[in-house]
Amino acid sequence: MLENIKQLKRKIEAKINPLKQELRQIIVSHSRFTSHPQNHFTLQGYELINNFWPQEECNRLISLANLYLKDESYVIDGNCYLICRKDVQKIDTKVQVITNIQEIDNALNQFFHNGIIEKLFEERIGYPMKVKSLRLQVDNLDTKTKRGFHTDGLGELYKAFIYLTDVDEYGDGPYTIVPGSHNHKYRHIFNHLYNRLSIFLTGDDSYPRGDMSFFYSNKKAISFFGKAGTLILSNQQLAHKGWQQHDRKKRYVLVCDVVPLKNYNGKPMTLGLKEIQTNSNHNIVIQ
Ligand SMILES: O=C(O)CCC(=O)C(=O)O
Ligand SMILES: [Fe+2]
Repeated sequence: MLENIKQLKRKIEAKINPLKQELRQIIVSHSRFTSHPQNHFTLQGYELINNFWPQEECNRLISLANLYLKDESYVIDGNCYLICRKDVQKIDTKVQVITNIQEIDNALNQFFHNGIIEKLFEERIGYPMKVKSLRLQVDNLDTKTKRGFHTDGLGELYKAFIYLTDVDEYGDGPYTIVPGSHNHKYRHIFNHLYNRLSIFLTGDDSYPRGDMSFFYSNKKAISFFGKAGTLILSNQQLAHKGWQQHDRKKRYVLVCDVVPLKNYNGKPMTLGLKEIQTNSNHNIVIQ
């Protein structure tokens, strides 16, 4: 009897402890946000900079991506690999991403190391940052499987998006965010508890953990339109998504993953790599 109770206690603890850890992570990143200096980026969670790159560089990267695109995920060279998301998950199935593209292109390798993106974030946030990876992303038309509002994981993570194609209309799939929502601690906690409960009840561990199913809608959101070369700095704890009705033009975008230097482990990004190498389908959600 006593043994049974102890066993039950251990089982409950095994469920509760990771949850406590996750809630702690949410609370810690929110307290860091409130300690940031106050400026447009830290208050709103985003900033848009026009004409960051010339059209020629955008065109060059589109050609580079086209050179390596295939209908199946594969390792291109070293740490650089193509993920066709349809191979590893059930949402965003029309997205193809070349991860660690800086490893196969000299100009992008220089851009990865030259500190320009880090400086933009550091000036706003006030502490050292590091670009972890460059990803060349192709969003093919999709009106059926696009992920809704979500945050990327739980920690402090930023992205710089550089549009390589013009995003003029909703049909071009603009990046879409709810301004200021990175500071919504209690709304994040509520959604996180809901997601955890769903995982627990359905037993489906692939349930997207960062989903923000409650409190957020298009009404409160803004979508970013801009010509090729437009840069968007973004806090990934914003409720965000790519526009759902992406039905007009394929979108190419360079995504720079940026983390606080103190969290950087010096290792290249490997998101989804294990899954494509072991051919284990439909069990993850790549941010
Ligand atoms: O496709 C988009 O605009 C958003 C993609 C996204 O959610 C992300 O990069 O974290
Ligand atoms: Fe995301």
